Amino acid sequence: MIDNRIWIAGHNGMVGSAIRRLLQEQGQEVLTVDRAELDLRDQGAVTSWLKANRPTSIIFAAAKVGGIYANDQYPADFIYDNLAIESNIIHAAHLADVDRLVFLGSSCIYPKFAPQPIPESALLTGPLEPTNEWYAIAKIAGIKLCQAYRKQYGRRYISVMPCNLYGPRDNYNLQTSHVIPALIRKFHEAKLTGAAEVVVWGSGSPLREFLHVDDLAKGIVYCHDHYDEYEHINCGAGSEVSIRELAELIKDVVNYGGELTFDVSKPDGTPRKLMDSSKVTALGWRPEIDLRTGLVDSYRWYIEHAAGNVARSV
Ligand code: GFB
Repeated sequence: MIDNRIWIAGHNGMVGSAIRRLLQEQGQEVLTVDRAELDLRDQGAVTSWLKANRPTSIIFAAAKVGGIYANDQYPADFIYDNLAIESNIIHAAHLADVDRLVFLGSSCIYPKFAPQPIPESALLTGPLEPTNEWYAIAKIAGIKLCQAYRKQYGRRYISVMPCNLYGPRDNYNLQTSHVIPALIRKFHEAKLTGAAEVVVWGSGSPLREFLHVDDLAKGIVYCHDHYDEYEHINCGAGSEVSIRELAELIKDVVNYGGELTFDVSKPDGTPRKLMDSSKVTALGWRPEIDLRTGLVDSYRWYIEHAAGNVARSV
């Protein structure tokens, strides 16, 4: 249980909505504000809103996010929006005397060739993966903001680093999505049209660690309740698959009978980013949803909520 004055920044996103579902199941009231009412990039508006609403806690799930292509194509949006949102919320939280904040980062903060599994101490020990360095730099700045307000003002602000995520309310736009929603959509549409093949970007060899967003939501609430240290904390699934294995699995879940082809003109991104999550598991959190079960759940959500809309927008 957290408390009943908790603001979920980014409550309509995949992560924020999972946290909202979890807290509401626990009987918590949550504070939310829609994008139309509050632009998180507007410093004055964020400061006024936080001073007027004064939550006791903030879960910071608001961010400009996207897959490998969007990160590479829109570097200015990814660095500017995220830096603005982070500095506005974290500074305004301090001004409004909010003492507890959980900031969410990403495993792409770590160097491209970090030791595997990646411990928290690998931060800032080497160059980043170029396709997402803009987003990564902004997320590193978010960690540093939390640390700075803790160091200077004693604020109990912490940072949690998730691995690659998927689940209900994912983004199914093929230009901006991550790999799991992209492949669910591609296989589903290929099944409907009877297409002979589905094109998977890159070589298929990169390894990725995928966590269902409902597991992450529990991890975030767990860290809110049980973790209060300067260093950020990893929160991952603890296992990895290659993109080829992932594509085969999604093909099976969707029940598509055609072939896979690999478009090597598209970037692979970082070769591997398995995090060492032993710190959070020692605290008592661990994931419960295996990848196949989570993919079945995601495909069901896609059919019920997104497939029709997506088909109309093609
Ligand atoms: O999920 P994804 O875009 O994120 O791509 P990253 C993961 C891998 O899947 C890459 C391959 O090797 C892609 O080339 N892939 C294969 C595809 N087919 C597809 C497809 O149809 N769509 C997409 N999107 N990928 C992002 C970062 O990196 O991960 C962000 O850019 C963030 O900053 C996020 O950290 C979690 O893992 O490569």
